[in-house]
Order: sequence, then structure tokens, then C-alpha cells
Amino acid sequence: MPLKIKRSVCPYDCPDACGLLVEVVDGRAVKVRGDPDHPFTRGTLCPKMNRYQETVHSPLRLTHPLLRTGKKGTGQFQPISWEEAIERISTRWHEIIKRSGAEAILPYSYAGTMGLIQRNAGHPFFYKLGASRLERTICSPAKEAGWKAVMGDTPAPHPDEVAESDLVILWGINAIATNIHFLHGVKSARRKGAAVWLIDTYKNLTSTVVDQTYIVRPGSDGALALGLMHLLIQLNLIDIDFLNTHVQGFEELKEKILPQYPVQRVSHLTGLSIEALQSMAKSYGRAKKPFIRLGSGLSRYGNGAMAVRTIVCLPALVGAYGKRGAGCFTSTNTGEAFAMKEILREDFMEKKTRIVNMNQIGSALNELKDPPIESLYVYSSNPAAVAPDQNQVLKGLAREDLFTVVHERFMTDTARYADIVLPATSSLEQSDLYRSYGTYCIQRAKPAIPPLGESKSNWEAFSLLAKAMGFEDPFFRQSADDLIDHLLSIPSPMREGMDQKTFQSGKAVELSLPKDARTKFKTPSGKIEILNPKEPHPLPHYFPPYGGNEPFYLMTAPSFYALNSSFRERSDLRKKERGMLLKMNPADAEKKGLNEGEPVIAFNSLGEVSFLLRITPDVPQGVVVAEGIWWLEHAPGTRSVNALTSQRLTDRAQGSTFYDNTVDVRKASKC
Ligand SMILES: Nc1nc2c(c(=O)[nH]1)N[C@H]1C(S)=C(S)[C@@H](COP(=O)(O)OP(=O)(O)OC[C@H]3O[C@@H](n4cnc5c(=O)[nH]c(N)nc54)[C@H](O)[C@@H]3O)O[C@H]1N2
Ligand SMILES: Nc1nc2c(c(=O)[nH]1)N[C@H]1C(S)=C(S)[C@@H](COP(=O)(O)OP(=O)(O)OC[C@H]3O[C@@H](n4cnc5c(=O)[nH]c(N)nc54)[C@H](O)[C@@H]3O)O[C@H]1N2
Ligand code: SF4
Ligand SMILES: [Mo]
Repeated sequence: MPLKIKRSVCPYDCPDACGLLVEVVDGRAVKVRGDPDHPFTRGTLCPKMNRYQETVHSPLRLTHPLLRTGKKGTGQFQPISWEEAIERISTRWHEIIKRSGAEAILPYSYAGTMGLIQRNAGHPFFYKLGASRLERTICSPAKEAGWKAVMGDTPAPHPDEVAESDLVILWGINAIATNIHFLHGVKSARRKGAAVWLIDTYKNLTSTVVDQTYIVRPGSDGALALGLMHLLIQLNLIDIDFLNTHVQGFEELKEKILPQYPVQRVSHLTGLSIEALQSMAKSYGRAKKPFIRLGSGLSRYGNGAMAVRTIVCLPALVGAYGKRGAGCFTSTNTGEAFAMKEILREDFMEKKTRIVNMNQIGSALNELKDPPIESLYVYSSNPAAVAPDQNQVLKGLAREDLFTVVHERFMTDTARYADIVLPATSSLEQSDLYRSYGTYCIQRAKPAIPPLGESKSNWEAFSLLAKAMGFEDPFFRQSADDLIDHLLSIPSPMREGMDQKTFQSGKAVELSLPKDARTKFKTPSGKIEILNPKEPHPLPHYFPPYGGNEPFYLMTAPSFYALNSSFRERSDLRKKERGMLLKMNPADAEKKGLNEGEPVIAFNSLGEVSFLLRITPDVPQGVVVAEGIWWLEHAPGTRSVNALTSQRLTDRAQGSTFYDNTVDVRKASKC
């Protein structure tokens, strides 16, 4: 059989959105490589995706619709046809709508695939149905809110500009795991003499590729930024011309807020020494082009949006926003590249329906009334593993009166609780349109291989459901490619001058950035708004995170070998991770009488989770780290990390607070 090389895109929730070259033989993907023609991928992939074919052709892929035969959660099912599955779902939904109204039905989806068509395929359907709406704020809305409060709609710089910087700060981001291609630019900056810092709550893997790691107390970054700004003024390292021309509210910040953050207090709040703080301020103030790459970790706290807002003010003081290769990169906002309203079709909603926050799915399933949630339709997400307060989520999913449908590639923790499981195609089997939150690349993907078994894409599943529910609108009868063609026929300034032929051939092209992004800030005042009169607190300040009563702050950080709960089907990657570990400082382990490698239980008022203990000086005292989200079948106990995280939300934008939890730790057995 001849070998064909097809282009595709990595579908996962990762800022890099890599271009792929897929080697196909006889309808099977046999090898997957990074596309050398992709401007950001540059021919290399991360360790997770290097063998994507093993995920795509995994023997664990779901290939038939399934009907539950055993108790919820036990994973006992029998195969049924698509016709029967759709018939059962639509019959049940018609009954529920008649009895309780469509708001008793709730969709739950997130970012199993980032492709715009497949990711959002359910929106038009559920708007038309009149279902409850899901507030999709599990990831980083607080980070966006923090940026927006100061910079409005100002676009982030091109990520490769970092190569021109002389001081790169990786702030709350384990880039080697979560943004590996960004490090290409960081490395070139470093070769030219730039210093690279990591500011984190523990020495994550990225600390091995930087010059200096600063360990801060969880949730204290806002205080750090205020302290640095205070020191910059004292050291006379601010750019007065830039502040006078482009910034609103510097004087107010200087007079009213910064005096509250003398270096001693900031040292106390952050855990950084006075010397370290002074040295940071001097280096930052003297750098010609300081570039901050801000992760989302520090935004997942009760004070997360304010912390981000405060950090985003820092570059304004030294005029960094006015220079190429300097400033702050949170994420690219490419929302205007395509007419999203043509994908989402909010206009299908006849009246505004109830909103359920996805971080509070646990409470929603157990407590919502008028009407209670009677049916849950999950696609492109694994809430039993990824949502906070796992005990509440599992309790809700176990309700016998809840009719749950899960459209999935694998038998995940959530799928085990389904009444009906529908098999999903992988990204290599479906058409889509991709943009990225870490680059300005866009790409169109066509299927590289046929669907495995009877699996169907999200788009196809919703087409079938729309028909069964009697939706007449022609929108639901088009194919994914029809919709992509329609979107491409609508012009956007970001796509102006784009090379159509290259794009249609499946290669990545880059969107264009406004030329005046460094002098014209897209805020109501046209200036960088350190003072934002529309915010409940017009000036940034520091307030503590939620915290808790237990002795250790729990960092639920990303794993190098997985992406949220995706890739857990892969035993090769799981083996490299060496189990579901809890990392702890040697002094803490000694105090607790705990030994390397032994099973331990982390616990708080929400739950208990078993881990294997890893003792390491990379973690400071008072902090424990659990990297990755494991499937329950691979966990040492009966729960995974999110049994320890709460449903509390961020200060702004209703985001998740995964990092803002405390735990205690004890030996697993009392012998
Ligand atoms: N390999 C891998 N890649 C991924 C993911 C994954 O799970 N694994 N997840 C994907 C997704 S959905 C997202 S949103 C992104 C996530 O990427 P980001 O959220 O942008 O950042 P992360 O790289 O997850 O790193 C978060 C870091 O923040 C640190 N941190 C926690 N609290 C604080 C704090 O108070 N202050 C400071 N300074 N640091 C703190 C953590 O220790 C951790 O190292 O990555 C994506 N890519
Ligand atoms: N403890 C802790 N919990 C966290 C985080 C953390 O840092 N710590 N991070 C949070 C963050 S930032 C995020 S974004 C969320 C992510 O939460 P999710 O978006 O739920 O992410 P995944 O765990 O990757 O689950 C995605 C599922 O979609 C399926 N899938 C993939 N492609 C398709 C498709 O085309 N169709 C269908 N129907 N299914 C598909 C995959 O098989 C996978 O099971 O997790 C959050 N949870
Ligand atoms: S770095 Fe991110 S986008 Fe690139 S292959 Fe890995 S997961 Fe996919
Ligand atoms: Mo995320």
C-alpha cells in the first residue's frame, strides 16, 4: 500500500496548536510528525503527540454506541446501533421537555478538541432545544479578565518576539510541559545573552531550562507585582515619558496603593527575601526589553483576576508595552479571525435560559431545583475527573434519575456513568478549522483517515439529534465543511491578505496583527488603564486567596505526560510518569514521618485521595504538588486529585480555583 502524507492539526487544548504531518497507509495513521512548514511547530512535537497514532488507533477506542446494563459507574454496557441510541435519547428528551421543560437538560463540554466546528457543534443544537446553558469557565477566564481590566482588547504581541528580549520571565507557567514551542524563542533570546526567570510555587520541570527560579507563596503574585512596582519607583527605574503619554492612573497607584507595599511586607507575603526582591526590581528596571509570559496557574485562586491585573500593570511602569520584544503575553485573542456567531448561533435561543457554571456541576447535579437537571449530555470533556469537588460530581452522576449521555473517544470516568455512550471520532477523522490561543496561526484540517468503527464526530452526532428532535433549520443539515466554507466566505480584517492557496492546502497561515498595537491601546481611554473606573476596585491592590485550614497548599499542576485527563489511555506515557505522585519537601515528610515511595492520603473537608509519596527539595515547605489528572482506574485509591479541590470561584469572571486549596497528609496505612 502506498504511503500518503496528510496535513492535520493537533486538536488538544494547548497554546501551541501544532501543525501535523500524518503518514497514512491503508487508511491507518502509522506515524505523526511535527510540520516543518508550520511557523511555530517548526517540525517538532511534544512527547505526548509524537505517537498520536497510538491514541488514534488505540484498542481502547470506543467504536459502537453503548447502552448501560449495570450500575452507574461500573462501566457495564452492551452495544446498540446509532439508530437505537438516537431514538432512545430523543424519546427521553421529549418526555423530559414535556414534563419539566428543556432547562432540565444540560450540555457539558469543554476542550477535548479545540477545532472551532467540532468544539462548538453543540451550541446551536442546545440553544434551539432551549436547554440550560453551561458557563464554560473552567480554564482561565480570570486571567482574561485581569488582562482586560488594564489593556482592554489590546492584542498580545507575536510570541516569537520573545527572541528579541533581554529578560524573559516565565511567570506561573510550566512552559516545558504546556507551551514547549514558545521555548524556541526563549532559547534564542538566551543565546543572545538574555536572562530567563521562572516564578512559580515549586521548581517545576521548566526550572531546568532557566537561569533563576523564584519560588513564591501560592496566591501571592499580586503582592509581588505591587512590591516590584514600589521598588522600581524607589530605584528611579520607571519610564516617566511612557507613563505620561500612555498610562492612566500611575499617580494614583503611586500615592494611594504602593506605599502599602514596602519591601518588608512583600517579603513576608511572598516568601521571597528582601535581597531577592531588590535584585529582581533592579534587573527588571534595567532590562531594555523585559518580556513576561504569564501562565494561568496564578489566576486559579480566589484573588486570581486581581493578581493578573496587577502583574499586567508592571510592564507599563518601565514602558515595556511600547517596545517590540517586551511587554506581557497572556494569550492571543484571535476571536475575530472567524465569525463565531455563525458557529454558535445564539440567535436560535428563543428565550434566555438558565446558566449553570461548569465548575459547580457537582452542586448543580445534586441541588438544582425548578427544574432539577434530569439529563446531562457530555461531549469533549471528562467532568468526573477534571471538574472540582469530585465527590459531589460523582454523587450527582450516580443519580439513578439522571439520564446521562456521553460522547467520547474512550471509556473515561465520566463515560462509566453514562446511560448511553456514543463513540467519537478523533481529530484525524474529522474536518475542522483551528485557531490558537498561543500563536496567530490558523489552519484548516480535512479527515486524514476514515472514522474508526462506527464513531462519529460531534458535528454528525448533533446533526442526527437535530433531525430526531424535529429541527427544520437548514443549518443542521449542512456538513462541517459546508460551515467552514461559509465562515471563510465572511471577510475579517485579521485574515486580510492571507494566502488562500496555502491555507486551503491545509498549511498554517498567520493572521495579521494591527500595526499600531504598541501606541494605540484598545481600552476605553486609549491608554493603559492602571486606574480603571469601571472595575469595582478602580486601582489594583492585594488581597489574600481563599486558602484553608490544612497545613499544605495543594498545587494541582499540569503533567508533562498528559493533558488534563487526555492521553491517560496511553500506558507508555503513564509508565514514564511513574504513578500518581504527591510531591513533598523532605522537612515536611520528616515531620510527618512519611517515607519516599509509600502510599499516602491527602485529605481535607472535601475528600481523601491516595497518592504515592515523592520526597523532593523541588517543593517548598508548606506546599504539596500533584501533577496531572488521572483516570480512576489508574489511581492508587478510589479518587483522583479533584476530590480535594473546591467549587469556589475566582474574584472576577466565575473561573475555577484549582490551586487555591489546602490539604493535610497522612500515611495510607496505620501499621
Ligand atoms: N503537558 C500538558 N500541557 C498542557 C496541559 C496539561 O495538563 N499538560 N493543560 C493545557 C491547558 S487546558 C491549559 S489551560 C494550559 C495550562 O497552562 P497554564 O495554566 O498557563 O500554565 P501551566 O503551565 O499549567 O502552569 C501553571 C503553573 O502555575 C504554577 N502556580 C500555581 N500557583 C501559582 C501561584 O500562586 N503563583 C505562581 N507564580 N505560580 C503558580 C504551578 O505550579 C504551575 O507550574 O496548558 C495546556 N497544556
Ligand atoms: N486538578 C486540576 N483539574 C483541572 C485543571 C488543573 O490544572 N488541575 N485544569 C483545568 C483546565 S485548565 C481545563 S481546560 C479542564 C479541561 O477539561 P476537559 O476539557 O474535560 O479536558 P480533558 O480531560 O482533556 O477531556 C477531554 C475529553 O474529550 C474527549 N474528546 C477529544 N476529542 C473529542 C471529540 O472530537 N469529540 C468528543 N465528543 N470528545 C472528544 C477526550 O477523549 C477527553 O476524554 O480541566 C481542568 N481541571
Ligand atoms: S505542544 Fe501542544 S499543540 Fe503541539 S503537539 Fe504537543 S499538545 Fe499538541
Ligand atoms: Mo485549560
